[in-house]
Amino acid sequence: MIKLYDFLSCPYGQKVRIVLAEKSLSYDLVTVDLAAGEHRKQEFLRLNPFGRVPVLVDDDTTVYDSTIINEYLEDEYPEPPVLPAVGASGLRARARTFEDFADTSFTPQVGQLISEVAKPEVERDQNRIQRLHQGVERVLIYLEQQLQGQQFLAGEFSVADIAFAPRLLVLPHLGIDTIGNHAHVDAWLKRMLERPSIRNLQGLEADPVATG
Ligand SMILES: N[C@@H](CCC(=O)N[C@@H](CS)C(=O)NCC(=O)O)C(=O)O
Repeated sequence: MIKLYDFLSCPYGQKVRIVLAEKSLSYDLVTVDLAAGEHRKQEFLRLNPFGRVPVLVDDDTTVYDSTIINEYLEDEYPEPPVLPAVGASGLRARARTFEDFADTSFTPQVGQLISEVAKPEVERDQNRIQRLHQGVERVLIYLEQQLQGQQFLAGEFSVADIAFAPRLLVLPHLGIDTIGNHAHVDAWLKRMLERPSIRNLQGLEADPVATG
């Protein structure tokens, strides 16, 4: 039986929950309350010494870090795939590059924006908010180019789309219009929401506790 230790608004946990749903894998969700500091308790640190969600336990295998968890799931439960086929090395590299860009650059940037916007109005750093908005806009422009003539970011639906979808779906809560001049991004987002794995995803709100 699979157990997922997670916090619903964590964008990295959301990546894993999308893959579990795509692969129709049932699992027990164990909520680790980040707001209450449960991720710093000994019993959780025994699963992940870095004290971060998500952590996946599959019988006697424990895996942490969303990218590594999703690669584990792809190896162990290959159908339907969430990475381009073995042999399509260029496309696999492209999917992983998008995933890495989302995880290390875009997701944290949106997280910083969520934290800043959550502050009482008098404490908000408007210059920082403006810089972060501009950063998000640059990514939207980039994705708009990359999605030209494409249904998905790297061939078929893959970890590339999965890594971007949760944080892009949070943007309207931050007053950022993803539609505007981004017709391809908008069409792609609609395509994402056609998938039950994304449409039914929990925790898609702008929660400053799990900023990622
Ligand atoms: N690279 C990790 C990042 C996981 C991560 O940063 N999780 C956040 C919640 S969204 C967390 O557990 N933060 C608690 C902390 O760092 O103390 C992954 O992809 O799983």
